[in-house]
Amino acid sequence: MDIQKVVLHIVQMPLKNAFSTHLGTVDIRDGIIIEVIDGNGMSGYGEVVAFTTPWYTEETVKTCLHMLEEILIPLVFSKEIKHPKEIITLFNSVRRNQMAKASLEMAIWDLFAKQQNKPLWQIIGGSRQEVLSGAVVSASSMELMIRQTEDLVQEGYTRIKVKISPKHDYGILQSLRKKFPHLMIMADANSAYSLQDKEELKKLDELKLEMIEQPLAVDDIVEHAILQKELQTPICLDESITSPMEMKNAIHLQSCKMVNIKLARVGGYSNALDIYKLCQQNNIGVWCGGMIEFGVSRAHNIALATLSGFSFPGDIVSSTRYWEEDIIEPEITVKNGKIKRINSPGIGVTINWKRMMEVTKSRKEYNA
Ligand code: OSB
Ligand code: MG
Repeated sequence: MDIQKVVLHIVQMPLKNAFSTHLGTVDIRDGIIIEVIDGNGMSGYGEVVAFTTPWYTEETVKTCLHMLEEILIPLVFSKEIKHPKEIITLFNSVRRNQMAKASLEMAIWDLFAKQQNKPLWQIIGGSRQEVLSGAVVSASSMELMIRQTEDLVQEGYTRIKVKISPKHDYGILQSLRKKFPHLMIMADANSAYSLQDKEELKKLDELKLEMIEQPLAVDDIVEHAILQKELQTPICLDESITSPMEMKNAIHLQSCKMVNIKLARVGGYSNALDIYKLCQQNNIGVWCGGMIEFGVSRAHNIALATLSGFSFPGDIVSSTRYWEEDIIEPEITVKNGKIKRINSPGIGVTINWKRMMEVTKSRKEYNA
């Protein structure tokens, strides 16, 4: 593939609206845009979607920067790469650090697709013309929450997701269900519960939620299985699934009926595609998760969600929902709850360099 140079663009951009879970609030988004450049000057792009603190997974922007510059970029330069599928083997000697690995691997997939002059969705075997989009509702009062949902339904969204915790669950969800009897509503707990909360979680069954995402701890693969046996509501694993092996464990134990696949959390495309295959073979529903990300990662998500099995709306929303101005052109737009796949080569979007300059804190360059 003739990878000659890697550039890390360290960026920071304020979110239009703060994003909150029971674990904390993100109002300024930090990240790294990875640019991989070949001998012809062609660029592929990836993105570090870790946060400044390790609330979602153990990685942070700084741990990713360390892994990239000290370990992963030198590994990529150490060997002639013919196909991005080889990257996962190349990274075998590095334990975990999935988000750091994913960011570089994604950039290499984008570059590879551009070198072939083909859209990335086609290279990975996608087929959907449009990907299905859902939105996260979060507001300080029930009234605002209902108004936000009304607006989203007006815009054509067919699925909403609400962040819950033991202090804020049944009441909110019941009010939404009353107001929107036919809307697809789901809840995401980001590990706010333990098995002792079983009875409270069982009470949610009557609200006919599409699923409850990651109710228990990241490593509670066994207790998720115990819980799923007692719940009618499907459990969807998020944080727990970071590799194909963990997916196999969840399948053996029947810990979930759904999985949200995030390229970053699972270490990139190779693992994401393997997890996807396992889910297809074992009747586990899949959809594309989100990371309140910049446009580069958002465009990668759209490529992934063109796979036929991504039949449930993902957390992929318009750029404008989070940003005053995104760093890509054209920006991502949702119409009638759907996003058209992008047919230009690679991820199909280009960098809006004017905007990129405004949000870049520093830039680091590495040569082969
Ligand atoms: O748990 O799914 C999650 C955002 C950041 C980190 C973790 C999660 C989320 C979301 C998706 O809920 C929000 C989005 O990107 O639209
Ligand atoms: Mg989640």
